[in-house]
Order: sequence, then structure tokens, then C-alpha cells
Amino acid sequence: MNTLVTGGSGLVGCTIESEFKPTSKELNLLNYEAIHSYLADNKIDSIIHCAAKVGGVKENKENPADFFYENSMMTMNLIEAARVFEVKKIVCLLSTCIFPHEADYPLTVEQIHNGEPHPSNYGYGFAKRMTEINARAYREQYGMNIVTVVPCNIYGPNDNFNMNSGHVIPGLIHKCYKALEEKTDFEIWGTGKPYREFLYSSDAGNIAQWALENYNEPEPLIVSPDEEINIAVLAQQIAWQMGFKGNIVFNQELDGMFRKPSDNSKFKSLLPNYEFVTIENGLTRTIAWFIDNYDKGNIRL
Ligand code: GFB
Repeated sequence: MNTLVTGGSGLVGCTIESEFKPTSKELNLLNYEAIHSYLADNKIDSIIHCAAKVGGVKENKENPADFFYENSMMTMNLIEAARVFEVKKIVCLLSTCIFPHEADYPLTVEQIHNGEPHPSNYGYGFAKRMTEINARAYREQYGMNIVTVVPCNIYGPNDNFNMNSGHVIPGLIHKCYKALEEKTDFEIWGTGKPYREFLYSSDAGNIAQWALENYNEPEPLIVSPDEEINIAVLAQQIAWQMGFKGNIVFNQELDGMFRKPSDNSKFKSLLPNYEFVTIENGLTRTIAWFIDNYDKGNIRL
């Protein structure tokens, strides 16, 4: 089976093996004609759609139009071209950012369309939420087997470690590294009070591949470990693992959504024995990867 992995060089895509992993230069998903000719030239049976414009809370807040446009267009173009070339199966990765910011906890799939996503990332949240509509409509009208997987916050090697545009884990690892190097304080955005669930990138990749082979239901599949982690505790864990003993300071400015605890009961019923990489272990591996690649200039910034 020939599987096209979009975003093949990104955080999740790089954990999935396939002969068909074009870079964004080789296949620009914003250009429908480019996808059409790629699918005409390559016999593709299935797609794992990992490509997305992603960023942390600050980057999302400052660029809602770009996040909305790029994520909507890439997915709409890809699914329409896949229809034309009769691709048999598509797995799309969404995000727990699709949920309304005022919702009952845990976040359940029934609540996805009940209210606006958090104002800090509504461009990204609505675009990803529309992927569920995109999949549902093509399933209903054309009988396409498109499934959606909703992971919580993903992290791991090969992430975007830019301290402004990246997510919290790569951002804090980089900041802690700099604080150690420059003997300064280690600055955390916001109050440190929010909570997040974290998924290691290779777990996200494994589960996307599992979904390609085994999950065929229209209902979005939420994927998250049980544990919610407080941002201040996360920062302390990173400081401890990196040997930082200085001051951890909170700038109070940007918290984003307070919590996003998600309902993983369906995932657990389907894969009861799946063992997620623990946050301690995932941080150790990500920090080691960062330190190993920083001096080599291999870090995406
Ligand atoms: O990872 P993050 O940007 O994602 O932020 P979101 C998570 C939490 O960490 C927020 C805090 O409460 C931040 O205020 N935080 C503390 C930091 N220090 C830092 C830092 O140095 N960098 C960053 N980035 N955060 C994103 C969405 O929201 O989640 C995206 O904006 C995407 O759309 C992604 O879906 C999964 O969970 O707040």
C-alpha cells in the first residue's frame, strides 16, 4: 500500500516511515494543481495528513488569518484531490484546540461544535474543526473513508524550538538552555497555572498508523494520556532535568486556555494496552535531542 504522509519532515510526520513523504517544496498543499499532478504521477492508496501550519499560543494569537487560511486550504485541497484520484483511506490529525473554550470537562466529541474555540487560537481551532466537517461531508456524499484523530498537545525531537513561535515544551527547553548558558532567570509565559495534556510525537505517529489500518468510524478519535500537567510543574521538571538551579520567573502575560482535559475513553477501549511514552521519559529524550542538535545547527528555529 502506498501511503502519502503530508508534513513528512515535521514533528509527527518524521516518525512515520513511507516512500511518499514530499517536503512542502516538493508538494505545496496550498496549490490544488500541485496535489492533482502529484497524485496523477504517484499511485497513492492512502494518506496520513500531518501537514499543518502550527505554532504556540503567541504565534497563534498574532496570526489568526494565516492559521485559518493555510490549515483550511491545505486540507480542503488534499481531500478534494484525493476524491478525484479515488484514494481509499485518509487519516487527518486535528487538535484538542478544536473544542469550545467554554465546555464541560472532560472535552467530548459531542461538544466539538458547541461554541467558539479559545480566542487565543480561534483561526487554527476553527480550521481544524472544519476538517471534521470536511471529512463528514465527503464520507456522506462520496462514501470516502476519511477518519479524524484528535491528539492533545504534541512534543518531541524535531519540533519547532523557536522561543517565540514554538509550543511550550520546545520553547521552555530552549529558554532553559539559554538561561544556563547566560546565567539568567528562566522565564515562563503566563501564570504557570494552566494545565495541558502532552503526547510524545512517536506515539502520535504510531497511533495515526494504527488508525490508517484499523479505525474506520466517522466519530473523531480523541488521543491523550490520562495525565494533565501544570505548566509551572512542567517548567520545574525541565529545569531539574537540565540541571538549572536559578530563578524560575512567571511573566503573567499569556496563559491561553486554562485546561483542555480530553475524553480518551474511546481510545482506551480500542487500544487498552497502549503504553504512552511518559512525560519524564519524553522530556529526557527531547532534551537530549535538542542538546545534541543545537551546536550542529540542526534545530528548527
Ligand atoms: O504550548 P502552548 O503554546 O499551547 O502553551 P496551547 C501552553 C501553555 O504553556 C500556555 C504556557 O498556558 C502558555 O502560556 N507557556 C509558558 C508557554 N511558557 C511558554 C513558552 O515559553 N512558550 C509557549 N508556547 N507557551 C496551542 C495553540 O495552544 O496549542 C495551537 O495555540 C495548537 O493552536 C497547540 O493547537 C496544540 O495549548 O496554549
